[in-house]
Amino acid sequence: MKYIDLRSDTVSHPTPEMREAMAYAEVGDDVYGDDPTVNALEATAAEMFGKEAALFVASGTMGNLCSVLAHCGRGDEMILGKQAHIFRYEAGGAAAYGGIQPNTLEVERDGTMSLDAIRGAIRQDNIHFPVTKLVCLENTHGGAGGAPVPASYIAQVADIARANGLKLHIDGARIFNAATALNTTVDVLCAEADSVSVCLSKGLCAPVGSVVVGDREFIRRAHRIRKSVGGGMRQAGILAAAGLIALKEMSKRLGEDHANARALAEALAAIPYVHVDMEAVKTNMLFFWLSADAPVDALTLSDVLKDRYNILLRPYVAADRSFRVVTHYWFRPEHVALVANAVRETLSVGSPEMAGD
Ligand code: TLP
Repeated sequence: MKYIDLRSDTVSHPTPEMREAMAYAEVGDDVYGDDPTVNALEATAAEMFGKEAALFVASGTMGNLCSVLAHCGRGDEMILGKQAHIFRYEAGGAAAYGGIQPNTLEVERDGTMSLDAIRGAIRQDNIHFPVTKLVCLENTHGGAGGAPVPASYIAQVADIARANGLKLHIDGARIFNAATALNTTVDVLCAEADSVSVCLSKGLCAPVGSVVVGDREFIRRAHRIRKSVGGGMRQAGILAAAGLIALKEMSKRLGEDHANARALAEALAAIPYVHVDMEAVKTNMLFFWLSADAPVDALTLSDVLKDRYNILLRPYVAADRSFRVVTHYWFRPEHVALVANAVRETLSVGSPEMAGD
């Protein structure tokens, strides 16, 4: 990679092993169910998650969309976090294509929503109210700095959901990061969920794709919805070949990304004008912000890092000078010092204009 790219783990390229596997993947027409590599990926995902079945989809957004549409009908309500990816960053797909009404709750710093708030959000049977059908969790929770949400909490939410006839969906875009951080496995972590959407193309490095897991009946419905949103792919085994390596191999090494995130957080925290939320660094994300008296603003810092140092860091909220940094396979331990030095130099000299360039 030309740049040290910390904008997201979505930027991670496929590994050489993935490219090799993709080149030689056995393929067929997956709309006919004929692609052996897609079938192998789905069987592997179902087994790893301890669920009956799985479905390969084009993206995390499509995985969440197929899931919520499979659980809810038009006018039904889902309970989810105000900071949840499904609510904030999926172009309102659940509302646009499913007529599903979101009932949003505040997400705590640990990625959870209060159990009382969830109980309180469930609608009583009354002709005035929409029908609550679903609770969505996110794990790790991107809106809470990549916080891993433990199985004990998920089980409590599942109890509430079950007692009220609701389903529980997990946006598990980074569920392997959560399992790694919590020192557990994804089948344990997701045991109580009715469905999980899992990204292969973030920290796991596959170029494209996610898998959704759940019981056979749920996957049958999600499969039809996938077709209706244009997600029936043909020789998708080319992509699934990388996905298999993602699940089997890349899921085991995420601890390295977490260690690199921590090391980078510590190095950045030692730089004048930089504040890091160390407490929140639990997986492969870290957030930092520049103090008001910093010699450059967030956009200038990001421009200088790109132009002078080949480092890509995008402001999270430019107005409050904050950045989200996400580590991944292609961010190596030796990059920690390079990035920290570049930030330090830029903040001590200021912008190129200020330095007289
Ligand atoms: N997240 C992206 C951006 O959309 C913000 C990122 O860079 O983090 N669930 C979660 C928790 C996600 O973080 C994302 C992507 C998705 C779902 C959607 O995945 P894709 O991008 O494959 O549709």
